Amino acid sequence: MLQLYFSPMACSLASRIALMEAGLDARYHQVHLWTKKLADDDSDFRSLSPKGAVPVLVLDNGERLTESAAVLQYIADVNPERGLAPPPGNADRYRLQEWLSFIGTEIHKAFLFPTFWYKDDGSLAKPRARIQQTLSVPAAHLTGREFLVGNSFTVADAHLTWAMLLLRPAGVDIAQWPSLSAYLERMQARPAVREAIATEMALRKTVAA
Ligand SMILES: N[C@@H](CCC(=O)N[C@@H](CS)C(=O)NCC(=O)O)C(=O)O
Repeated sequence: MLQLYFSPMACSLASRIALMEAGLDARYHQVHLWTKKLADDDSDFRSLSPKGAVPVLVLDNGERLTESAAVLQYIADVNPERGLAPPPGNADRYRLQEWLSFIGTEIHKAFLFPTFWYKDDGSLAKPRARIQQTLSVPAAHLTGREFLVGNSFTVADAHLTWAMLLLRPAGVDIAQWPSLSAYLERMQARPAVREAIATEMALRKTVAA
């Protein structure tokens, strides 16, 4: 059985959503990101994954996979019938990777990560200004479209849903982009997404990006 190392409402939420949308059973292990300890037994998370970051997906052969873009595509490919990623070689697979990369770098690392992890001594002013321009890209793309890639839910939507959820606590009101607020509402109406969020909100003590 697949195993996911996660922290409540961190970017690993996208992997939980993907597992649930894929209809895959998994074992979930909570990580305390500040102390790098596992909730299971207080052991050192870094000895499992030197990056010290979630998500980590442990595969059936015991290998460990990190990086949301890789983990999400792996989950999608375990159960291809669910259509959570276009098949390898399909032109839309590159569109999927394009979005996963944009969300992971331009939204997550350029904005959400510093906002939640660094003390705001004024140095966050530039990322704060830049995120407005960054978010206008998915806002324009999603005008008149239901999903990021093709005509159905993919793991790119799982990733963007997570990022959208954290924008409000990060001080960004997505109501200024009606296509993004409508998108988030649509995504949150999906049973798997709703259940994944409810599970993690119940576990959450701190929000970490
Ligand atoms: N590039 C990684 C970033 C993962 C990441 O930054 N995860 C955060 C939670 S959202 C984390 O575990 N941070 C703890 C740390 O960096 O010490 C990915 O896309 O998966």
